[in-house]
Amino acid sequence: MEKKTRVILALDVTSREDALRVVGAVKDYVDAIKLNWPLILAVGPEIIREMSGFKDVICDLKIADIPNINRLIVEQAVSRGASAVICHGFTGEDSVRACVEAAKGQVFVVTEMSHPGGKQYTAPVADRLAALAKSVGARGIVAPATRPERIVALRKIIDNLEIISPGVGAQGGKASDAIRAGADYIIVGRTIYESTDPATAARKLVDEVKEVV
Ligand code: BMP
Repeated sequence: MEKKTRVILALDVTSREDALRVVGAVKDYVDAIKLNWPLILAVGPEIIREMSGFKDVICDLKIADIPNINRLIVEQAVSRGASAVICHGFTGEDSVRACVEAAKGQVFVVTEMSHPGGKQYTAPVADRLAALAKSVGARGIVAPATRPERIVALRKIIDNLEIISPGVGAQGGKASDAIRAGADYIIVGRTIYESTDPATAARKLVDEVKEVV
């Protein structure tokens, strides 16, 4: 995955036409495309391969099952061109390890989630989830741009693992705050794909990030 703009596009649109329109407009401003269930369910899993022709694809299936099923899910995503996957950590070490093995390390583990409800159940165990990501050899963690102070704290636990950080824009977080706190990349969806001018919206984020790196 490139580390040029430090922006990951969360492509949560629900048609192939919208996906191609948005990616066509912003591909020079993003380092990777994150695909989640809405687009994959709407269009079909072959969208993973199609989008991987533009940029590295992170498959955000929030994988959260027993090790055997986790492995099967990751194999399906990787065989369609995913460069990395996102899994939950609360399923335990064996389940996360199954993802890491199947994705050859290219796994990001969700820690504290960015939305208000993320404080309820994920926040109290986020430090342990980050430590788990580190101990099983994951590539990195997902940590909230809505709470930059948590990025700072989680960074201390994972050392040099990568942090990808959602919650910028529509959820209230600021790109520059997240990067300054220690995120390697910001993840941005609605602020870009709901804009009437996605390219300008993405370029503004890139400029904001550049000012702090
Ligand atoms: P948006 O910028 O539109 O709020 O989208 C955020 C994206 O990041 C969504 O794809 C969502 O699934 C993801 N995400 C999140 O918002 N918070 C988390 O804690 C973890 C996520 O993966």
